[in-house]
Amino acid sequence: VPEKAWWKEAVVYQIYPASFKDSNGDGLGDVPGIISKIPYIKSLGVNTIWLSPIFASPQNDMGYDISDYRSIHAPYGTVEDVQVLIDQLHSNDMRLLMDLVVNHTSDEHDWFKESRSSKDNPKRDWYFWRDPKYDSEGNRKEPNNWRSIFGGSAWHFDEQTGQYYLALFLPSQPDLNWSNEDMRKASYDDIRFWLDRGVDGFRIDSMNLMSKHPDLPDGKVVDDEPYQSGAEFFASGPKMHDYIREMRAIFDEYDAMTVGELGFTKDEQSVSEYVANDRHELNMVFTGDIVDMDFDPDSKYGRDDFHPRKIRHITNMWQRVMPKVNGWNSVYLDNHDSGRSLSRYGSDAPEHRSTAAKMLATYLLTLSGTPFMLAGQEIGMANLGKDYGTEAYIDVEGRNHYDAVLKTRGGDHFKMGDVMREIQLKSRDHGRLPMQWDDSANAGFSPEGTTPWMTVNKDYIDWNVASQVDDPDSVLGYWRKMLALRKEYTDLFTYGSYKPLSELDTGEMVLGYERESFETGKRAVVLLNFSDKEQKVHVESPSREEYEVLVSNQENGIKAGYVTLEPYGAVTLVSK
Ligand code: ISL
Repeated sequence: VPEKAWWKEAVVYQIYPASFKDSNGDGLGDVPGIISKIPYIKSLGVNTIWLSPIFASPQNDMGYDISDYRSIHAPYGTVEDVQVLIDQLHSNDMRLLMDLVVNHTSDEHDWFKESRSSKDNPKRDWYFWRDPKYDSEGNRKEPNNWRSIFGGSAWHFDEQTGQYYLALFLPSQPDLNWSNEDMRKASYDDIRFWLDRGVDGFRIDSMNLMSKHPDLPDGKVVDDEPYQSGAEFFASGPKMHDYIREMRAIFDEYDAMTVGELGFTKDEQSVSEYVANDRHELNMVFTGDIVDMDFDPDSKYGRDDFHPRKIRHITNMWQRVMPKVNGWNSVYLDNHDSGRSLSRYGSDAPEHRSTAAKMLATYLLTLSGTPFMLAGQEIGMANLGKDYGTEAYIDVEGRNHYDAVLKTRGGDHFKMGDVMREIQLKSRDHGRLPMQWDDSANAGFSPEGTTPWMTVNKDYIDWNVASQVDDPDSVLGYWRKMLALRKEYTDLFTYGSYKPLSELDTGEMVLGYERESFETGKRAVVLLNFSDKEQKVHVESPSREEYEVLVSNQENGIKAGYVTLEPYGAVTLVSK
């Protein structure tokens, strides 16, 4: 039986600050805009906000490149504004998680400026500096073959001191060297700065990249490309758990919660080591597998079709692993780094959109773990449509990929068509579309007459908060109902046991599971149709006498002994 904790009962609403609410008409969302929407957020029934980075930054990676952890990017507001946000959330019984980006800084951070200034600067070792290598013809080469996650070499030559520095993301995001104790201490001071102001916890960005193999060895060569992943030497490295435990001591002083972003590390054993309760490390993680279900194993923009068997496998695995190791996990489908789950794992076709959005909401809110939703999910926001061309896509990851393919394939018509299809599904821009508040200009995100920082999806005319807020049958109405039920049945949905229903009973397009409360013995059966076809499911236990419908996105088809799920249908039954 899991021990209770506030962070297990949190339901988290992720806000991408640039895209939520522009209060001053500069085209960018801001902290006062968020404050103005607290009543709305609270009315949904969520109790925690995760804010993607709002700190001072040149914004080469939308704030994931921080130049000063203790001040706020001016267009977003000030430290005082953030204090108001924190205080107002607290007086509404809500909490705030900030994004802790400490695997790297911006190259405009003072630490990096000092570090790059000379080889003997005291902060030289706060980053990774290495001498060049030379090939047999005497040409200068990078210290190793690691590839940046955004493409190209992960090493960049600095003329002034004649050495390369490591940057696993953009060249302007140099990696911090966590093996340097002074660097760690400086970072902990920044963490305390925010905890002292009342922040309730952190989402830790690129968390498991913070410990690299000390020798920085060449990555395994898998093709004839000049650079190779190298992740086996920079993800979940040898000191990773020491660093986390050191940080955990600080978090404990404040009863702060942590959710670590885990790229690359996906296996049961390694993930468990971060979250097993007796290891005292992180409260929960984001395993990447759930957002990678339509990725090629080696590359995000490579194609692999989503199939419901994948979500069954991943869900069954983590739901069963966590109780086994006395650990906890997040439950999520969306974030700011990919396309909307509705468009990828459900359907945004007009005839299915509302049903599919409700089905995915049912998934998120009936599983054990802490649910994280991305702003806009509650109204069924979707990807940009296929009629948007390349100019609508501005994110550096997708653009780099597009340009790289264009370069190597010389604009081959079919190949470029493939790339565009992948961008239309998975570009990070989709997760960052301005929030659709109403059907006025700019979807009510920015005042009329301003140009929002990025494309407002033109479907806002039909899909917006105002048109759903008073309609209990809308996607928004369904989210509210589900959030209220999750709260009412905390013992069942948050803390209860999990048992998968056999694929033999449900068919391979349906994900089905049973939950049972340790406290009351009450049981729930959840059936989710991940296909656009009707599916007949035989479920032995829910006979009419024992079970009743708790919530569903369809009205008919629920009979003793079997349930006929409509396309993207979702049925949750509970024992009487
Ligand atoms: O590691 C990966 C693949 O397994 C990546 O998905 C990686 O986890 C991801 O790119 C990290 O993202 C985070 O850090 C980036 C930032 O651009 C993203 O927005 C952020 O979520 C660099 O800070």
